[in-house]
Amino acid sequence: MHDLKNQHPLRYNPNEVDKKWQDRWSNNSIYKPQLLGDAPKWYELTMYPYPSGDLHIGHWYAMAPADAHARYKRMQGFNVLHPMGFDSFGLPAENAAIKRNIHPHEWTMSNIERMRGQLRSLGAIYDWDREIICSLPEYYKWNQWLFIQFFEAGLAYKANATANWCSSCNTVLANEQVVNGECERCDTVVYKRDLNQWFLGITNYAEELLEMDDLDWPEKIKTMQKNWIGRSEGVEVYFDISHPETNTDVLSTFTTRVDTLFGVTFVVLAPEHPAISQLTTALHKDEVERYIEAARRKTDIDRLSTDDKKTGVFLGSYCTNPLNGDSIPLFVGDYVLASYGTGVVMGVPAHDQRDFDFATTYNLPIKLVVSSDASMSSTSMGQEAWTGAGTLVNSNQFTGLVNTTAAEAIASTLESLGKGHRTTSFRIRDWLVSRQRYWGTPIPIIHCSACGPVAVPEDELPVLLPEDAEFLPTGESPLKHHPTFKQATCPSCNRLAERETDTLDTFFDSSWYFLRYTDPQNANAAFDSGEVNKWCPVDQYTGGAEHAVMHLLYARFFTKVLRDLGLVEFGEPFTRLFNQGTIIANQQKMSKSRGNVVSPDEYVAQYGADVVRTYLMFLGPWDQGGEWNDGGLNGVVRWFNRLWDLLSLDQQALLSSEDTDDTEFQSLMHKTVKKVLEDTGNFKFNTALASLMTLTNEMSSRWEDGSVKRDTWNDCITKLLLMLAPIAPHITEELWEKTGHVGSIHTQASPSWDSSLAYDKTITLVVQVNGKVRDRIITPVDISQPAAEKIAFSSNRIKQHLENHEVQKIIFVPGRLINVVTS
Ligand code: ANZ
Ligand code: ZN
Repeated sequence: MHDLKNQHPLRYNPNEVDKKWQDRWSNNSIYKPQLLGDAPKWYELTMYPYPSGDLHIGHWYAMAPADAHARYKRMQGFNVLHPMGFDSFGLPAENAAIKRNIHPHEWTMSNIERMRGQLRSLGAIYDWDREIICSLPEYYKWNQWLFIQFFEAGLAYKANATANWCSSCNTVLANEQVVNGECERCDTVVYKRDLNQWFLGITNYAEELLEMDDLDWPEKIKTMQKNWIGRSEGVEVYFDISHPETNTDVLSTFTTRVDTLFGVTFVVLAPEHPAISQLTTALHKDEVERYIEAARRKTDIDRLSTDDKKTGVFLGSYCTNPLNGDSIPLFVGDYVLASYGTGVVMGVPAHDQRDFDFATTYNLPIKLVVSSDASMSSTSMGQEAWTGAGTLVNSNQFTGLVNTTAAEAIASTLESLGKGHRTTSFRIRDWLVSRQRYWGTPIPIIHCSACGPVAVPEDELPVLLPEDAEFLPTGESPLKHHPTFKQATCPSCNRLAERETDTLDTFFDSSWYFLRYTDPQNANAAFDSGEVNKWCPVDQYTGGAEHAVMHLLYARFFTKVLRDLGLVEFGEPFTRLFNQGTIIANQQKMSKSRGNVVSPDEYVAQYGADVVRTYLMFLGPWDQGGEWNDGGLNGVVRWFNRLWDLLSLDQQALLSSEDTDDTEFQSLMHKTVKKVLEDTGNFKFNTALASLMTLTNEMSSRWEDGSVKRDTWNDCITKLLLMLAPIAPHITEELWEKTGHVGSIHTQASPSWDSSLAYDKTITLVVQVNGKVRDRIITPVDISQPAAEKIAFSSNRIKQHLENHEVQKIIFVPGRLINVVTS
């Protein structure tokens, strides 16, 4: 471990320097974003932290590079908004509070106090006047107001549904919060409960949410969202029900393979399907009920697993194939999900593997209807269904058609007979937003026995979260047991009514917080639309990839709804997205239980913010993460000291004359500027830093032998500091002052580079054909033979001389000529 008894080994006292500049920056408000003048705006946002207590190095890893990028944008002439706040509602506060017997509000606010201090030590450009704290009524009042806008637009509704229940968190979860059948937060296996819950109508936007072509986001995240939304084009086919006791006369199935309709030999209903009891005959009732009970205890993961045996139970009744009149047995089977399509599947064992397994288990016929060659037959099928393409067989008038053509023909026939319709199914479900916990936004609804759910009038907002609730998790909303919270009168008919006691999922808060930052103190509105439309959408968002189908999808949904409600003028929240990697320690992910969590504080106390910032940006490509290593800090310390020493040299002592030729050094300097600016702009801080270190080395040796002009030297110092300023804001500011510059370095523009010097030297390559000069081409000095050949052969003058000749050999003299010898 790291020896904290040593004094900081730096040339300067980092605590003094950090404090001096942080105070000055804040006193002079140099980072206040202002939409004045004609500088273009740049909204750079990093996902706001949960106030869990202590800022750990992972937070710094997310925030320092984002701050460097935002600073770089300022130096590029943008008007930058780079705010910070706290995602402060949610379960951890409640759980910690229960454990320590303090109120979640107190716990949260003292953590925020602490984290704010830690965040200040980072030296970022955050404007603390814009801070957001979601658990304060100033913020959640607008959650409630927005909820009401959704409610009035028909996009928030309460419904009975089978919901995911986490017995450890004692609350329902959204589908997005169930990962591999487990609670995303605590890994407890999730089971189903039928509950009356609040939903937001995200499925209304499913189609539009798939449009992501214009988003500059990692492909991986886009793919995850597409798969989560899960669009399938298919046909709903209605099977007639002959059973006399049912009220419905058709059973609708959803299929993506309507071409296989003549191969249906059974139909399976999901265990939750409402028609089951009507369709089950007395003889089969017991068995079916037992089966349904067992299915409820399984997770979706188990139910959909391809390894598991496909099970089911015969209902005793039949339906009819709408095209050929076949009588088809009905089953209940748990491989059919209630929440997808229509919750009923037409079983085609010859062409679907799950159906094949089901049919083999229950000895049901397997009927081949798509064949890829003449030797294929139902009896020749081994252990596998044929899922490929082919020509229809055994399919009446459709026999002989290629299966894709047949699918269209069958769909049209069904439509004209009124026995089906083309449709699109989506895997995504509406977002379940109510929670049976305390520490969240009270849902602003009053339930009236006469009027149903009624929105709390705007002038009664916020519905305050009572401080004196008993919030032990019981599986029921704590607010339900509060002595007075529930009491209300109906806003529309004045009858005695009951206030809703569920709270909102905290993902509701984060779905629009980026809008609030543009107008954080507005007491009369969620935000001023002028401000929002000036700053938004967020130009650059950065954060972890774990939010792919939760926060990032919900925020897109909110933005589209707010656009449709006329509250904002844009339809996407985040134009660009960058996912940073994870920082690990001792080759493992940091976690409290492993005891390998690195706290930045002691390092910052010893080395100052810049060493830690720079080290974090140097240890690997930001999107790939890297390993924290105490030793690595020393490398940065040594480099900083070298810089300090170099820049402290009295330039009068430089031993060089005005006729020294330092063009090569100038070229390196300009190349470095070009590269560092490009890399910083693309979040490639590690390679930017490597170039800066190379430049520093070259400066040292040039100083020693006097092979640099005084002007070049001064120019280089200025450029070097300007390039490093976004990454290490304190030391560069200090050295900027020490080297006699006026004003803050952070109000300067990025250094410029001269394009004629920023490239390697060039030569004129002579191109000969059979020893005669035919062309002269400008190329880099160090051009390779293959590259030279490629250039030579693409010259029209050369082509002309090579026509109808065969190349016999090529002579290449590096840096001078290439000679093509022909037959
Ligand atoms: C008959 C068929 C024949 C099917 C065949 C496939 C192949 P995607 O692509 O994911 O949309 N299905 C429909 N609803 C289902 C549910 N609620 N639970 C489980 N499976 C369901 O999948 C669509 C296919 O999945 C549908 O097409 C249906 O099986 C099944 F050779 O219908 B298919
Ligand atoms: Zn009423």
